[in-house]
Amino acid sequence: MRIPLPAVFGAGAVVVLGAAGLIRGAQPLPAASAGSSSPTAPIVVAGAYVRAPAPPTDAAAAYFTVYNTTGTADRLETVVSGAGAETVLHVEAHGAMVVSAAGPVLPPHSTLVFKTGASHVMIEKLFGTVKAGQSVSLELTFEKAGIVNVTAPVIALGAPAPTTGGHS
Ligand SMILES: [Cu+2]
Repeated sequence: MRIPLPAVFGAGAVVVLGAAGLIRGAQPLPAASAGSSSPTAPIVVAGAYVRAPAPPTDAAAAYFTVYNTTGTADRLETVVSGAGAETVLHVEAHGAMVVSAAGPVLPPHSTLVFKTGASHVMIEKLFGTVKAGQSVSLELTFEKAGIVNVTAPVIALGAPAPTTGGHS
């Protein structure tokens, strides 16, 4: 173990303990000045939809776009759906589809698109039939922004995905 600058170790330890105490407290710390934009501006989830599964599949994929409009990085920790008993976050990483245990990170002022062939949420062990015309509730939990609820319309198996202004 490396102990740099032993001459100031005592003072350094006090500073570290003080900072840890602040972080453990309930108050959010504005780590840096964010200029005119509020550091607590929202995470926006838009364009959510669920692709109707091909029977007898008992899992459906959900897609949406997450806009981090804040100046702080955040992380999508979990997605829960009222339509199924379990949900799994599948994200594209290095060209492969993997289960994202920790959840994708959203850099400041970034957009994360969940779309066909890329990242998506698998809603598994569906409670009932999921078909076009219905809608499915999704509860997204972000590390910093907390819970965001969206309602996702169910799109028929062969129907084009609703666009959110981006490319296909
Ligand atoms: Cu999947």
